[in-house]
Order: sequence, then C-alpha cells, then structure tokens
Amino acid sequence: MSSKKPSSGKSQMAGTDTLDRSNTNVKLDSLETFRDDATDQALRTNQGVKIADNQNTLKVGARGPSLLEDFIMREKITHFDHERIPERIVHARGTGAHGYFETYKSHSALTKAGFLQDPVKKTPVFVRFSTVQGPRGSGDTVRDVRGFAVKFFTDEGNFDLVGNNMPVFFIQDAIKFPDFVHAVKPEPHNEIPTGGSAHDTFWDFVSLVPESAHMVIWAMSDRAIPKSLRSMQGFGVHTFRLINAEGKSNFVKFHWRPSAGTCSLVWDEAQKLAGKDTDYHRRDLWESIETGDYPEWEFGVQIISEEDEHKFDFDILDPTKLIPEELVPITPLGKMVLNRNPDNFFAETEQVAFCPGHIVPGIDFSNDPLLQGRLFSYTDTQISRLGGPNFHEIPINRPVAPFHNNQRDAQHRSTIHKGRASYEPNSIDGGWPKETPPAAKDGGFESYPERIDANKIRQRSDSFSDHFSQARLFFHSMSKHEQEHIIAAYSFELGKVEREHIRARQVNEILANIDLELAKRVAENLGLPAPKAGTVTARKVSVTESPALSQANLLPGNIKTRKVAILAANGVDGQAIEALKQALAAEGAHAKLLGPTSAPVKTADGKLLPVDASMEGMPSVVFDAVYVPGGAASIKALSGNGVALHYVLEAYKHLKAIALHGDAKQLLDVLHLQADEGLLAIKDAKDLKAFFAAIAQHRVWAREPKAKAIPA
Ligand code: HDD
Repeated sequence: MSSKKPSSGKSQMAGTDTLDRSNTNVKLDSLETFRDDATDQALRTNQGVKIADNQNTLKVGARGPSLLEDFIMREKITHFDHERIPERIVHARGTGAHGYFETYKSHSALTKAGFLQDPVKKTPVFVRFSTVQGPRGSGDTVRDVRGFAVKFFTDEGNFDLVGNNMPVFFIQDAIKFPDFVHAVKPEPHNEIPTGGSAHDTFWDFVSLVPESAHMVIWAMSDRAIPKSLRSMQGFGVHTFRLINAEGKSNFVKFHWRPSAGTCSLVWDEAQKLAGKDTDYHRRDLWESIETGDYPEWEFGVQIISEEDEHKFDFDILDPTKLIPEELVPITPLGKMVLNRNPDNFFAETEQVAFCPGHIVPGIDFSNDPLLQGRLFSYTDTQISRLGGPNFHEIPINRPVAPFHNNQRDAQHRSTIHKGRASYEPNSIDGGWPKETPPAAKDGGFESYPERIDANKIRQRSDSFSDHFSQARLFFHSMSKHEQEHIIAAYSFELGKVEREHIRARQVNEILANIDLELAKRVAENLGLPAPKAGTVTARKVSVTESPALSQANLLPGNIKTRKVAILAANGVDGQAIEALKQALAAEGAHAKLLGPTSAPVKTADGKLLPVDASMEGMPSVVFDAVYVPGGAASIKALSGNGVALHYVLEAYKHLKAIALHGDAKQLLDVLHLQADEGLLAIKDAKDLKAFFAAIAQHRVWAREPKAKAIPA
C-alpha cells in the first residue's frame, strides 16, 4: 500500500517516546508515563515476584492433586475471572484513535476557550466512534446511527463533545431515553435482532412518538450505513453556547466535516460486510492510520446570536431540529487529525469515559432538555461501568491539566494525596487548593448568567411541536437515488415488523405526514392501502430544500485513500498491473493484487507476483473498485472461475467502478453486462483517467435500476 512509515508500531517503554510527533508539539512523553512495554522484562506476579514456571500448577506429584498454596496460579486465574467490565448500555460497539486538534486562528471574539486561541498549539484528542444498538461484538456495518465522541485534552481541562453522525435525535426530552433505548435494543424475550432496528418494539415506539420522525428518516437514509468512519460527518446535535472573555454569549451548533467526503455503502453490501468482515469499519480506521492516511475533519460552528434565538420556524433548543446551512452557514474553526492507534483496546477505547458535562471555560450548555438530562446520565453510567467515581484517574481519562480538589477515597483511588486538610476553607495546608475567580487570568469556570423567570412545570414547549417539516425537508433535499434508498429502507425494516397495526400506523400517521408519495410507495411495498392524506396539516417553513444535506453534494472530488482490487490469474499482463499501481499511488489511492488462491501468480512474461490475498479472502465488498488486467491465459482462467465472476458481478451490483483491460473485455460477454460510465473496457494507462473519474463519483448511480436484476 503506501510507503509511509506507520504512525505507531510497538508500544513504548514507560517515559520513552516512540510516538510520531513530527506534526504535534504535544509533549506526550511527559504526560503518558503510564504506557508500559514488557520487552526485555521478566515475567512476574502482580507483587513483582519473578515466575519460574508459567506452564504447570503446583501439584502433589506429577499426577497428583493441585495445591491451594499455588499463589501464582491463583493470582492468574482470579485476575482472569474478573477481566470483563459491563459494556456500555448504548454505543457498546466502538473503536477509537488518538490525534490532535489545531485551531485555524484565534477565535477570541467568539470564545475564551484556550484551545481555540493559538494556531500554533496542538491539543491532543481521543475519538471513539460507535454504533448504538448492538453489543460489543456486533457488526460494524449494520443500519444504525454512529456515535462520534471527541475528548479534547485541553490545558484548561477536558472538553468532551459527545455527538453522532446525524445532526438530530429521536426524542426531545431525556426522560424518554430509557423508553427509546428499551424499544430499539434487541427484544427482551429472545435478544433478537442484534445490531439493528428492524423489529416490532422499535417501530411500535417510533410510530407512537412522532417527534422521532425526523431522526428516523435519517436512520433510514444512507447516512446509517456509512462507507467508513473516516467518511462521516459529526454533529454536536444540541445547541451549545460559546462565551468570550467579555462574557458575550452566542448559541452554536458544532459540526465535523471529513476531508474524505461523506459517503455510504449500499444496503446489500452493508449486510454482506456484516458477515464477511464484521470489523470492516474498525479495520479501515486502524489501517488508514497505520498507512499514514490520517483521517481529518474540519471543526466548525453555526453561530446564532442571542438576539436571533427566536427568529427560526423551529426552536433551537429542540434536538429533533437542525439549522439548515442555507440559513446559518458553518464557520470553520480548526481541524482534527487522527494519527495514532491505541496501544491497548481495553485500556484506552473501552475505558474511555465521555461525559457531555465535561466542558471548559468559554463553552456552556443550552437549556435543551435532552442535553440537560445527558449531563447527569454519563457520569452516572461510568460509576457502574468503570467501578466507581475515580474513573477520571484511568490513564485515558486523565486530564492533561492538573486536577486538585478535596474529593477523597472511593474504589480504585490511585492518587496518593499529601497533606492533612481535605476540606475548604482550611488553614492547615495553607488554604490550598484554592478557587480561581473567573475574572483572573486563566480564570475558573463560570456559568453563563442566563436570566430565567418561569414556573416550575412538567410541560413540553409549543415551539417543539412541529415534528414533520424537517423530516420533509430532509426527504426533499435528497437526490433521486437517495430517496429510493429511503423508500427501500422503510420497506425493508417495516417488512420485518410482525404486527400489521404497527406497520400501518407508521405509514398513515408518520410517513403520510412527511410526504404522501413516500408513504404510498412504502404502503405499496408492504401491501397496505395507500394513505390519501396526512393526519396533520403541513406547516409553512422558510427552507424547503437544503442541498447541504445530500451526500451527492459531499464528495471530495478525488480518489485519495480509495482501494482497488486487481484480479489476476496465471498469464496476467504484469505491466498493466504495474501501470495501474503507479497511477493509483500518484493519486494517493491503493491497490491489492488478488489471485484465485493465496499462491503467487505468474505473469505472461514469466515473473512470479506475490498476491495480497485470495479473491475469497478479500471479497469485492471491501473495495471501492475492481480492475481486471488483460493476459489471455489469465482471462481464460478467470472466465471459468465462479469466485472471480461473482467478484465482478457483485462489484457491478454494488455500483462500483470496474475497468476491464485488454483481453478482460471478454468478461462483458461472459457476464452478459454492458459497458457504462463506470464499467469500462480500457486499452492502456491513458484510459485510467476515466476509471479514476468513475471511482471519484463513489458509485455509478445511473446503473442502479439495471443492477437490481443482478442476483445478490
Ligand atoms: Fe448518549 C453513550 C451520543 C443522548 C445516555 N451517547 C453515548 C455515546 C455517544 C452518545 C456517542 C458513546 C460514547 C463513547 O464512545 O463512549 N447520546 C449521544 C447523542 C445523544 C445522546 C448524540 C443525543 C443528542 N445519551 C443520550 C441521552 C442519554 C444518554 C438523552 C440519557 C439520558 N449515552 C448515554 C449513556 C452512555 C451513552 C447511557 C452509554 C455509555 C456511556 O454513556 O458512556 O450514559
């Protein structure tokens, strides 16, 4: 693949530096003294005793009973017996990476947050991506929302932005979260289905809760089957506040935009990947970082002044609403780069504890009732998941900012506090640690002094009551093929629902209020009567289409990091392979050579070429495009090889770019396919331009109606 040096390789000795810091000024070596490497070290017990025999329990004679006194065996088995911790209640399946954030310039007019001031400074981050529904071992490519949680280790404390790859949420008030999660999780009697929402309890709930309509249509769109974690947008979802040194506050929505563009798998491919490579997303992230293709996102905000809080036809505190970019464009703030894989999955990715309540001076919450509830829930869940309130001392969670206070003791306390006073005020320890007034330099955290004059009530604001306009905005902003995918996804999911009254309620009371044509098409696929009208009068809104929401408009315009499968058998044209590899490398893309087996293939001019894998070992679903080089004998062999033929057909069905070089053109006849703008018969290297242009389009959407006739 790439010749770049891997970012991390082996873990490092405590205190020594093997991290790639060529592009960061973060002094991780002094911060991360907890990393451990056993190279050159003796095997010892947890008490430091060297172990002479790690193969045999202490026994009375070679064939006799084992002895309880074997403290070495007991320590080892006891520790093993307690290796597992509870998985996350939601977002259990995930993967993480280290990196850094740098601001483009000082944003002091907007916020006093230190990490957004100095463009020379690099703030370390740890990011964890996740699915929501499935357990820890579930598939990566299921139809689901993806978590996008970023921990910024700023000099002023940790800031956790715990978002998703969709800008809205299913419910408006945190008190409904346990209901929603119970409904979407596998059903309680048989724990089916794993990883997906295509079942009765989910659709029962969402068809009864119309505020979910907007988020559900996002979940039925291609956004719920992202191509990779690197090609997802991220959203803070809620409205937050940014506050500058003068105390001026603006409302903001946080956005992450990937430099790889935003794109998705196709549904059949996503389903197959869940079996053929359960770890597809985590593998892609890991390998990209190891290869030096560091994933990048631009961090930006939509800014709404205090005065404009009420100027929209929705409430900015309602987490089921987005702010169309056509109304408020995104102001770029900086960029995030992920450039280092964790050394240990459990210690880092599993134990990282995100809490939306972790903010720093210059950032504050809004009164979004979903956000307010989250501020409680995350710290609370870590206490049972990580075994007590000291989870901030676990290395991956430790702030790089110093933390001193009078909290003491509890399970897993690792800090050894000196001094006698664990209270404030005190005169015994000189009064330390002391408060820092907000006005001081690097002042203490101060909440925005928002004035509120209201009664204490349990009530949903009227301004939260329009549940369908933005779901309609989303549907109408999609390209034709994206709309077709949404119709297919609703039809697939509701087709799995056993109870007809739930299917009918979703169609008549939700979909018909979003868009009648959508409802009719889904009804037809389910064999239900088509609704004639919605049950709610559509409201008049200022924006009815938002091109920024369609992934058709979010491609990067290049083929960087794209992966091409080269199919070859004995007799292949070796020069064609070389020419393709060189051309791809020039574009920052990669290729893998695949043979009928894992044995090397012989080129037409007699050279032995090692292959990266067999065609079964790396199926078409893990690639972006397929190239079949010519060579009469190779094409003859591939034409009679079912795996090779299926490979090309499957790539065709999944709308991928395919180039058939020289003799490989014969495969068109063998497979009864017709060339199209992405299925190209090419003669030499100069024709690769068209192939690369097709890859840059991500998929050949025009082929989709035809591809439906290809067996799955
Ligand atoms: Fe949540 C985990 C994102 C609403 C309660 N949530 C969790 C994670 C992400 C989100 C990305 C995984 C973090 C990680 O990688 O460790 N959650 C969201 C978003 C929401 C949201 C974007 C709405 C805008 N969540 C939400 C509500 C509640 C929770 C309303 C409860 C009232 N979420 C949790 C949790 C989890 C969690 C149960 C499970 C594991 C954890 O927190 O650490 O507390």
